[in-house]
Amino acid sequence: MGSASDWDVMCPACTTLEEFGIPYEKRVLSAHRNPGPLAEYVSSAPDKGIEIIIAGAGGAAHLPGVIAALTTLPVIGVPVKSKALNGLDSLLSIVQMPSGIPVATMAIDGARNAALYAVSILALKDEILSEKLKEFRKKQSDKVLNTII
Ligand code: RP5
Repeated sequence: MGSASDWDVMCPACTTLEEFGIPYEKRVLSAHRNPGPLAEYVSSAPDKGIEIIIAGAGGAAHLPGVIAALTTLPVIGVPVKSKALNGLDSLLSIVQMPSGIPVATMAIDGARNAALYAVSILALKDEILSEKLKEFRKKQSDKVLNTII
């Protein structure tokens, strides 16, 4: 995430990955305040076994796009709701990537879906994870069907 102030929004990504037993690491690195360390972190990510990067940032939210420019790993962007513009600035900063450097952009504050999207990617080559994801979807579906109002 771009700032420690993004943590409340990004925390559900971590708890969701934990639900699925997926190891992760979390870092605060700003595209604007720490461009050098960010580049170092991203370039060393594959050597550490990192397969997907979820990047959350708000305002002039260049973090996911800059990360995508620095790696061929899949990058999932989470626009963090900003005080001034309610996250519309964050969303537009992340979603309109130029052709050739994609970022999978989630909804504003959509950190849980970012993790679930990462699970879907990882499940492509992991049968056990794929079954867990199907079970998760079934429980979610059943919950809706069993709702009594
Ligand atoms: C972005 O600026 C961060 O991702 C955060 O959402 C926003 C504000 O950062 P702080 O000023 O709270 O550190 O880089």
